[in-house]
Amino acid sequence: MSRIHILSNRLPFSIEKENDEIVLKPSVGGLATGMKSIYKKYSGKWIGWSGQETDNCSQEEQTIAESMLNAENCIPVCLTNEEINLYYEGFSNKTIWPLFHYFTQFVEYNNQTWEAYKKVNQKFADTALKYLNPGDAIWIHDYQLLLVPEMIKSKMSDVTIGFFLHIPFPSFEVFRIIPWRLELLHGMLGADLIGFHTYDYERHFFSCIRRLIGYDISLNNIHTKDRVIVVDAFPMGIDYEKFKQSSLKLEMAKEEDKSDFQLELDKFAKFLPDRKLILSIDRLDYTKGIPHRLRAFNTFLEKYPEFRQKVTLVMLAVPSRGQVDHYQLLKKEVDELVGSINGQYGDINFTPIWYFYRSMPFYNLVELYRECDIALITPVRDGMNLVAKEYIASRVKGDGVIILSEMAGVAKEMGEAIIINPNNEEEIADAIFSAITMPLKEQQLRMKQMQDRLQRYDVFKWANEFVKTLDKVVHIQQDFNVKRINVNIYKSISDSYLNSAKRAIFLDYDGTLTSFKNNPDDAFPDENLLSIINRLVSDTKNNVTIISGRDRLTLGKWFDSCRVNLIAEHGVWIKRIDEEWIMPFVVNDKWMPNIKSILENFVDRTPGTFIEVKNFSLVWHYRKAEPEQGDKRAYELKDELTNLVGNLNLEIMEGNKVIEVKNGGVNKGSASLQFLGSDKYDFIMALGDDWTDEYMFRDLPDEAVTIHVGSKRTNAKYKLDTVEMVRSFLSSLSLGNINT
Ligand code: GDG
Repeated sequence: MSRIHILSNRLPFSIEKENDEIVLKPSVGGLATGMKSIYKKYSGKWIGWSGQETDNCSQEEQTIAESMLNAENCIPVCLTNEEINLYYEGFSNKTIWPLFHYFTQFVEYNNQTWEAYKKVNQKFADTALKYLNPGDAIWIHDYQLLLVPEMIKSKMSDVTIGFFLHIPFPSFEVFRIIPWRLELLHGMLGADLIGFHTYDYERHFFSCIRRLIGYDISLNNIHTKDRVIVVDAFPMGIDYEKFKQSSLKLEMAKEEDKSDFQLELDKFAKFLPDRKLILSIDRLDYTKGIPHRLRAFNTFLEKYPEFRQKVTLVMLAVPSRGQVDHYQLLKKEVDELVGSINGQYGDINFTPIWYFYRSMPFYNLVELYRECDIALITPVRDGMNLVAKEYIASRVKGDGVIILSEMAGVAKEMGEAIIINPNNEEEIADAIFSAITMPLKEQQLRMKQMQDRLQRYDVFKWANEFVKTLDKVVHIQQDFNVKRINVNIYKSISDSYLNSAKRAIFLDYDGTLTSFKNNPDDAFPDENLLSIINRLVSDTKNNVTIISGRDRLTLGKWFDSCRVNLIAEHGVWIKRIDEEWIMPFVVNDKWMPNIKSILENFVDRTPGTFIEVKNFSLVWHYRKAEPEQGDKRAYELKDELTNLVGNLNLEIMEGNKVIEVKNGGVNKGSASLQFLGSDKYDFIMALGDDWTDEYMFRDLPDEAVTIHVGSKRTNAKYKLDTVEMVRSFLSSLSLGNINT
């Protein structure tokens, strides 16, 4: 992979003024550390906002800041005070943030902030576009920049785009609420690789894509009209060694090297050696479940009075978004709860909660991680939660217990923690009791497993895994593009076509010559299609066959006016021009009543589905079903049928939102070969879009021109993206156009 650039709301440096001098302050967060390793290794730029509002500083200051940032390969996106207000504090933090964290009651729907979000996203995209070269890759981060992938892709399709969302992706029922849902999804779909922390977020995203846009999804791939997009879960790690080494250093520290904070902690431990400390660290945000946690601690003190005077909650709440009403109310609530618990259970020798409303330097943070016996991490929603991982990495003695909310992404990786529901205060209180009374051996056993895992999958591994997958996506897309019919491929197909004397052309119908309709009966051939086919068959060198899964009556009726051969029901019936329908293979229909009753059961249980009865096959259609239920039932049905079909010599065929049960050995491959017989053709071509057409692509002679319609994996030699492209391809061919 050539250069990789990073794009995020904030640069890894902020601009500050010290004694009237502009200085760069590096950011110490995990993301900055992980991404620095990437953009430096791959000679890229990091593009983002520096924290400087352009209307609050002079042009000269901006120029100085820019050149200092440029020296670090960072490119600032300049934003005004108003832009920050509307795009960042507005749409990002008052609309997307609450929505994606399931706080729908806090979501603001404001056209002005939405317009600003679009405008500023465009500003980020335009800045990036100035630095991107064809073949480069760019890794875009987080919810402030959801529209940027598409804004870049639409201008430079040959740039590979990765996107990672650091917060949860909500379920369809929540996501659907937002008026700009389609714009946001299409924005993200500009990326070639989309990453989430957990599989749950990934599947919510898939569900929204399926229901709101309707793209097909197979395994981890979304098939748009002209591209394959890969989606996967990459749980973010931390700079494990940094925490471990800092903690080890503190372990060895001499008295005179210790911080004042550590000396205070040491004093406390000396006087009250049996006192247990419980740690709580978050930004003061409503998603973090701080009031719930405080109430649960209250319940604990109430329910387990023997631990009063023996357990202290150390609560660090980092000020955040203080201008916003919800945050001010939260601060008030937290202050009151802390006051009330300390008032009720505290005395001269005991303060149940040590409350710090500020941020602390890194070394104090590690001191807290080291000193606290238990980490109580109970967000009501959290994309990942790195504090949990940092606590584990800092426990160099191997003891300590972590209580973790099941609503945090990190819970998926930490089965050894005590997992709780953050809304169940009683459960949290009991978890605190279990943590305090957990034997040391068990603590060590659990801690060791978590440490081994986190050490292996740290932030560098996380970043490298994402980049590795981005590279793989490039190859998947290259493979896709190689097969796609371009001018040169078209010319070579057209040359063989024009130079041939006898041609067999097999055309699948639904999804190839015409688009899918909700009601299959509505997909009859339109005038334009009939004229394309008539032009093709008017050339006496052409022997054109419509080869379809449809029943023979429908095909016979629809193509009555065309001089084409027909193959119906995937090869059960063949009708040559001017001849009657024949059945080239021995098939029977005795199995049909049994299988039909199974299908009926699925129809009853799955609204929107129905059965199509053909002469020798049965089809269960689920295009109109609720998408996820349809896929799930299709899976169940295949499972149920698989046990039966072997004995009955039947075959299950999975088409586009259909499952068909039919006699074994009869398919489009065997039928097309049967049709060719011993006749000599010097040009054979087959076009089709789904799984049932793959039999043709596989079985036809090697020299056949086989074309898959769509973006799926295929045995065909070539690909065309859409039905419209098929039509124009066939028109050009029949008109003898050399270039199309
Ligand atoms: C997003 C998602 C996801 C906290 N207080 C102090 C301090 N911290 C540091 C911690 C930790 C970080 O801040 C907070 O980590 P989170 O995981 O909560 O992440 P966020 O940056 O808030 O947010 C979150 C994350 O992205 C990564 O994808 O996990 O779910 O919301 O590193 O150590 N650091 C210092 N002093 C403090 O007082 N020095």
